[in-house]
Amino acid sequence: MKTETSKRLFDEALKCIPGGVNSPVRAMKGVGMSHPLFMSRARGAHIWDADGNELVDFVSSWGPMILGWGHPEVVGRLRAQIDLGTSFGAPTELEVELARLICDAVPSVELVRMVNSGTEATMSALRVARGFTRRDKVVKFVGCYHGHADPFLAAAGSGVLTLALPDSPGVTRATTADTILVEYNDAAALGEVFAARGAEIACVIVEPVAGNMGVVPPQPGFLEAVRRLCSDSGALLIFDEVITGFRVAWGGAQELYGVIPDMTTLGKIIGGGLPVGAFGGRADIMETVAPLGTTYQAGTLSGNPLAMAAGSATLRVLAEPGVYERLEARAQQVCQGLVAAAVGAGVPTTLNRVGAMMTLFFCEGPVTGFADAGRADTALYGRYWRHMLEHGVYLAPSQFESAMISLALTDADVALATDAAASFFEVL
Ligand code: HOZ
Repeated sequence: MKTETSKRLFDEALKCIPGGVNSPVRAMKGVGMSHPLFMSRARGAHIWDADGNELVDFVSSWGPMILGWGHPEVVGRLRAQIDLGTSFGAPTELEVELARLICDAVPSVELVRMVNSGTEATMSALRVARGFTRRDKVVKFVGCYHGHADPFLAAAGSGVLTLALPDSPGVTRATTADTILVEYNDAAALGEVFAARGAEIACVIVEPVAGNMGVVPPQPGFLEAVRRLCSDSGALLIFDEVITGFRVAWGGAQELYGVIPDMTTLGKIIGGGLPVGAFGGRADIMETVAPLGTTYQAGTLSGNPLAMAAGSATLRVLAEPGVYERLEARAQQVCQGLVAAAVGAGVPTTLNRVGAMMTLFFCEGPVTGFADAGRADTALYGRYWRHMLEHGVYLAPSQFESAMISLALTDADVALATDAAASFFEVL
């Protein structure tokens, strides 16, 4: 596969962008690439790189493109909005439309505030939780990733894990002193933390399905135990559904598992491919946000009309009858293809999937947390990734991210990916 143009663009990028990329995992170092692929266009479930290579896409821009690219409803609303104006810094009907859709869909959300990224959503939710409870401590789980705000950059997943980075310079000890770490899926350990310091804990933040150490589902009873411990001590429970929101079910993981948090953070799908984030929750909590309350939060581009238009259009398509059934069937089909190939070859693999997000770990299962994910053979994943790419399949360039299934995938796309995987495992 020719990638000269990507290589040339990367050399140019290195002269003006740190590491040549605007987000670390895009460097593709985690899969042994000397340079990333630069993308130029996409349609449906296919993406073309700058050298013209056509790839079947299982990244979906890390989650937002659940409908695939160029969906007529989304494109139509965006085109119309460009003519009307791209930013007003004032309220619009569009943001009310998206807020209403979210409040109707996500069980915990009575009021919601729009922001511009998942990072902004989680850092704002944390401030609100601290303001509401008048407590300082936040509990986060090892290997969960909640964006790159300082208090969450402790034992984080995603790019931090992919590149095996230490806790980031620039994050002061004082900032993370209020962050308590607990192993994911370890309700007993969380119980001990609450027994020792429950009165100091403002909130527990959790990815209800972890998606940034590869996909790691909650063990039966884990989310329920977290809910109970929070309720008993007066701490707020925040579900970070930036990835899982509108992906694992219409109402997110909270609907799927029937565990309702106090607050929820969202992003990705709710922007339909434009920059967006949101945090919301119980009305009595969200009413503490300025201007109703005194907890400050603001943003010039918050509720940006383009993102609101693309997000509303995307959610309206997802709300159509049968959509999540189709998504589930497609995800099952992808799983079967990939797993059958690996199992036939006797390669130790574990496939974790919840709805339209999945990770194939190259290790014996079960993978229930950070330590298990760390056992995966990342060098083998790198070989697999490069083989799939050579055969026209674009997977997440890291063992510790999630494949994102989109509604635009066709039977032919899945057959191509299945054949590509089979040819990899055959020659192993
Ligand atoms: N943190 C994102 C995946 N979980 C990666 C975002 C990006 O590099 O674009």
